[in-house]
Amino acid sequence: MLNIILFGPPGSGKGTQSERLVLKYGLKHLSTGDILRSEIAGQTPLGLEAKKFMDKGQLVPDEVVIGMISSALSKNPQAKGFLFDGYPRTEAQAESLDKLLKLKQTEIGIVLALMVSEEELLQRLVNRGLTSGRSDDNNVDVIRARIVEYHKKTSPVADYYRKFNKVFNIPGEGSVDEIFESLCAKIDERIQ
Ligand code: B4P
Repeated sequence: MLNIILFGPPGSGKGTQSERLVLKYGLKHLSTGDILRSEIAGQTPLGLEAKKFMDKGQLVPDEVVIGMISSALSKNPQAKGFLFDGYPRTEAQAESLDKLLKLKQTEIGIVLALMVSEEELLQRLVNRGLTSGRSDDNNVDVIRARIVEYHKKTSPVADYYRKFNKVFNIPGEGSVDEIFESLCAKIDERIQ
């Protein structure tokens, strides 16, 4: 089974590259951001609770997202592998993901970390906010809060996987095609 984590700060291109990677490698795409937004659109109790955090640029509590991923994994027993996009975002999420995958007798094969400067992140998210309708993209203070939250809680997740030699930094600036090629080259090297 091929299990990939696409890692990086908000606006680093995770969602953009994930769409292409799942097609090329036949993986099941699991984006906690997408799942949360669909819960918000459906006005479910989980979505309404999550929205309070997302609108402030904060991470949604671990117990909520861990439960979501656990149920997504059990709903896809036939998957050839998973692409985790925006998950895990805390060390507690990473440890729980490792346990869930172990139960399926598999593990994370590679963590690809997209490297993008802070000015570029801000610019991309402000631009996306002009058309996305996402409440967390249309306010610069909320975008900055997401980046702060990333440095505080999410970047330690890369250190967690570095202990297992699974992390590869990939330049995340340039054209979408160029970045996709760099990601594929690293995956292909790893799965040979
Ligand atoms: P996400 O949905 O994961 O959103 P994101 O971090 O903004 O990244 P996204 O994947 O959407 O953007 P991308 O970089 O592709 O999370 C949203 C919120 O949900 C979080 O803030 C948090 O509150 C909550 N959440 C989600 N998962 C959670 C978890 N596990 N635990 C707790 N809370 C969680 O794209 C950004 C823009 O850049 C796009 O407009 C794109 O077109 C553009 N772009 C991409 N590549 C480019 C390139 N090469 N050049 C120029 N522009 C590019």
